[in-house]
Amino acid sequence: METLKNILAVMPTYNERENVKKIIPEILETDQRVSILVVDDGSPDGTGNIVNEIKSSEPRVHLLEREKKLGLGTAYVAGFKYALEHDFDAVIEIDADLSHNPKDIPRLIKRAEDGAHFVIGSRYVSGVNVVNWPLRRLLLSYFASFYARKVTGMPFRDLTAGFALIRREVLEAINLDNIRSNGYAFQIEVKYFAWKCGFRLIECPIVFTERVRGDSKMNKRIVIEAITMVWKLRFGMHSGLKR
Ligand SMILES: Nc1nc2c(ncn2[C@@H]2O[C@H](COP(=O)(O)OP(=O)(O)OP(=O)(O)O)[C@@H](O)[C@H]2O)c(=O)[nH]1
Ligand SMILES: [Mg+2]
Repeated sequence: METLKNILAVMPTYNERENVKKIIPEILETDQRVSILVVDDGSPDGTGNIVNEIKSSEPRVHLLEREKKLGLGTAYVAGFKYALEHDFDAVIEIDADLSHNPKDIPRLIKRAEDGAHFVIGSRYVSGVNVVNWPLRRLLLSYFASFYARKVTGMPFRDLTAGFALIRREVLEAINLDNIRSNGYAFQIEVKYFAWKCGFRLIECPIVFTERVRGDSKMNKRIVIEAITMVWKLRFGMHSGLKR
């Protein structure tokens, strides 16, 4: 499988001003081939202004500003389209809240170059690698993956993972305009379409740490969306495939 020459880390943000200052340099220093696209939804805390400042002295940082909070799923779709238009050979999905450690990026790249189309940064592939999550939250996440695995048949442990490396071929094969879900459901959906297309997905163990700064955007709607989405996927009521 081809080596990766230029990779775009797509990072959706909503009110992450303290976190972006810290995570952007950390991502850039992991590998020269990695650029960053921050997709900010008009964060009232001024996250966009901070990214603009960083961007002025760092050519590997890009910013897509949307007017209002339009959801995580559509932010990623916009980022994926940007990556295709600008000839990147892969994207990395990463949260801005430092739950995902940029130091794991070189391992994701290595696994892709060893022969994977889609590398899932997985919390549950070797035990449970989650730091500082309340038990309730951990159970919800663990159960969500179990449930999605049973309903969809995808043989992976962490189906709601939001840390991943996805090769360009996968993004080209998926009909990005058919992806509409927002929260965890988006993560399940993208993995499902990649898996259905016959791409090679693998899980690479990572440690997930609860955010220290800023507020969570998780809510009940996101959970309900995921519960119904997996059934739609299973019964083919929802197709994101081009072929
Ligand atoms: N652009 C954009 N980014 C979002 C939106 N919702 C969440 N995000 C970002 O997506 C990433 C993940 O969101 P989180 O709030 O951390 O969601 P979570 O990881 O499920 O929940 P916590 O870690 O408990 O906060 C963060 O970088 C958020 O800023 C949105 O509507 N638009
Ligand atoms: Mg988070």
